[in-house]
Amino acid sequence: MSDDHGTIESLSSLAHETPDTYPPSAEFRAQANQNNSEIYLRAAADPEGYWAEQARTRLTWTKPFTEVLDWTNPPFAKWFQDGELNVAANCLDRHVANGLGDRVAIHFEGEPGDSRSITYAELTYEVKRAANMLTSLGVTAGDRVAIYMPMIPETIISMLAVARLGAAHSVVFGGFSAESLRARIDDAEAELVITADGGYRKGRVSPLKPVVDQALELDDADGKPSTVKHVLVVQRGKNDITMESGRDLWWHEEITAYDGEHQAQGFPAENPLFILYTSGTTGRPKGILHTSGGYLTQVTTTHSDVFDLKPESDVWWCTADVGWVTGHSYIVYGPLANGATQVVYEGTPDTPDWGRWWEIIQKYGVTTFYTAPTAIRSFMKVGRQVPEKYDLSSIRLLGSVGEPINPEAWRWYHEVIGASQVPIVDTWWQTETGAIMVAPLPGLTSLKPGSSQIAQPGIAVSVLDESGDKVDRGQGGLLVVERPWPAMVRTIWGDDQRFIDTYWEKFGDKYFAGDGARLDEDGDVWFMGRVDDVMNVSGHRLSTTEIESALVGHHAVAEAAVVGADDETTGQAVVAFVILKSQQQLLTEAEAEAELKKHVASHIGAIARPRNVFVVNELPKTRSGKIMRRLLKDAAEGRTIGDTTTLADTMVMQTISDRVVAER
Ligand code: 6R9
Repeated sequence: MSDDHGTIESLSSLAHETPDTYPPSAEFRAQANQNNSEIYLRAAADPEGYWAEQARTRLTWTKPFTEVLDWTNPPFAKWFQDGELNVAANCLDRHVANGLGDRVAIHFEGEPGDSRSITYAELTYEVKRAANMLTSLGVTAGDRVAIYMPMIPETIISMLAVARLGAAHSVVFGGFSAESLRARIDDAEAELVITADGGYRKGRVSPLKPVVDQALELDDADGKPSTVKHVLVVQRGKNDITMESGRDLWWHEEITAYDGEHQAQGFPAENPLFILYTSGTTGRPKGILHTSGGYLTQVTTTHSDVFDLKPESDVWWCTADVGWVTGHSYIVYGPLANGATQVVYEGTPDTPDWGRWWEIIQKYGVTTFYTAPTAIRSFMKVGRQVPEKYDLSSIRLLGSVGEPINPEAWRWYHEVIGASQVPIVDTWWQTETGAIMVAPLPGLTSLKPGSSQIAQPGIAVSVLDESGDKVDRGQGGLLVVERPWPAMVRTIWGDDQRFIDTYWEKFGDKYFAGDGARLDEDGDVWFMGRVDDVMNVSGHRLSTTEIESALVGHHAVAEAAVVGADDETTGQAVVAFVILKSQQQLLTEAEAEAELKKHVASHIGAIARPRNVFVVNELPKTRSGKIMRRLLKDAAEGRTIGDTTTLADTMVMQTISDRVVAER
């Protein structure tokens, strides 16, 4: 059950320091893609006209649209709906046709040190062959294909091949468990899974195909077999796997039968492009549905304007995994539709040592770099002496995404990685928004460390109080998006009602993002974290409820409550409080803790592994039986426990906080 944490009162009272500001340098401004602030006014005066212009000038349509936005049936928006385009051809063929075939699309860097550079012509060829291969496996427009892969070029090739056919992909992050993968395959009724034998992580091969096997062996809720007919396996890790004959196929064996001829067909702008599952406030992940024309318009526009992209000279690097929305929008679709050259790195930042990322930047002359605060804080801990060993002078712009960036991390990033001079764009957006919504434009905005500042041209956001009124400057409240935007989520796959309930119930036709935010005296937006039961661990969304369900699914656990507690490195960390069943009291606390951490990791995925599991005798509950997670969060973060007067048993928190203190 949900509780009362994250109230507006607690947001309004949050103090924040008066920021120093960093105006764009004259040189940066002079060369910036957007350096005339008129754009904000022009777009605000006619948002639909603004987006139509972006769609027409940035994309290639096989059939031009005449209608921009259909909002006659809110909250179900349709953008450019009578237009047709092929998303993959926008990312590939048109660049080749424009004479850019020899430009490098991807500099791939494998974790063990193997590397290859793939030009737009080569990538186009590979995607066409893959599209032919998928066609012969029965994939057609409207189908769903699950992709469970490491960060290798074939992952991007697979996504684009699926898109080329007008089918939708559902990329499942390679760190998710068999159970999570299976739930996503079932929900989307995917008939094909594309995977790899394994990928490299932290210096060893992390197996993937065995997880797919396990997922397909699980019975689903009503005991039915999965919808999967084929599993296509890319060879990467060379780890031992078993291939089920008739079902499993090696990519490298199959692909040889197909050539590089494939005529891309146009599909309607509202044709589904992908489903991406994200944690919600209840246990079941939500399948966020994105479609083609509007999504591609906004990712292309924002990738160009927020990151000031110069496709002919920039080397872009977004360190996200393609299993997250950041990878979809700012590794695959935005950069490729813009004809950018980018780095794709397979592994972790600390393999073989903490110099790896900086070495890659030096090697490829990365100019524009996009990462998450959690990574920056890890590097801060290791120390500036590591990046200082490398030549980072190619960098001209830095970006941040995934969670609020604390001013201290911002300044370190600016000083150590950005030589105290390059702009940092802090970009706020969500799986649901599809593309960047609130962020500075680096040629126009005077930057404030810790704030995402200002809505993108053509986007209108507000901060509202609980009753739906706009808050004054200097106040906090809930962030909403005022009008439909091109890359917005179209629905939750298979569950229109949940889509309505989750985002549109609270403020009518305004989109409720689930984030707290504060307006400063200049009207700039400061994000304050989630106001619901969603945690943000290393920039990844996790649901408290989902982890609680996993915990109570363990035979030893009677009750569980999970909170996201502040963590120096990961932003938030999962902290669990459990009551063991009475016959399990023989288990030592250390045993229970180790066992339950493992249990959560194997049920949901390693990212959900709790940092702490506290065995307690009672949980703090209101008289109506709601668990007061806010109080548990106070204890987990070492604060004085807040107001306990609504608790049924006011002593229980004392016992719990003593227990937490003993552990520290
Ligand atoms: C792109 C992405 C979305 C949630 C979002 C918010 C948090 C993301 C942020 C940020 C403050 C930023 N978030 N970027 N908070 N400043 N620059 O991360 O999507 O995984 O769906 O997470 O992440 O809380 O609601 P997603």
